[in-house]
Amino acid sequence: MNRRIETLCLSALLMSGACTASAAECVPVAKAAWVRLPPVAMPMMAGFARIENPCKVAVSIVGAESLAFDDVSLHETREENGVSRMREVNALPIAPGKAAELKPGGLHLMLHGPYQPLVAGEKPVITLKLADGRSLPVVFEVRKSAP
Ligand SMILES: [Cu+2]
Repeated sequence: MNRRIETLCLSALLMSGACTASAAECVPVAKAAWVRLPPVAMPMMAGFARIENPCKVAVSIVGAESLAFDDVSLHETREENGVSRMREVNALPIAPGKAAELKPGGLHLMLHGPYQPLVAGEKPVITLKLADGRSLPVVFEVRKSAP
């Protein structure tokens, strides 16, 4: 647990006799999470979602993992001198009340080595790792196009 939230929680407890720990339990919310099904089987595919931070404190996504894939990393596609390149993103901070858009041509989860060939309609779980040590499991839907 975050030390600062713990302290806030303790003072709330001392003053009011109640502590809901709501700040500590507030988690980002992933919406419209999907994995793009490539036209032919590929060793790599991409996952997209809108990740909202309804909490009062900033959150940062620092990694991801999934039982459905050998390796998951956070990537960003950028155009450099007319060439589309991908780079790994070590941390994706989301300010309170803001959202991060993972979408084709921009930020995405790079999904390496699916353990089984994926088919449309499957719902792999990809767990986002937060900088504060918490994990956020997100159900993705395998689809040919964006939801
Ligand atoms: Cu990538």
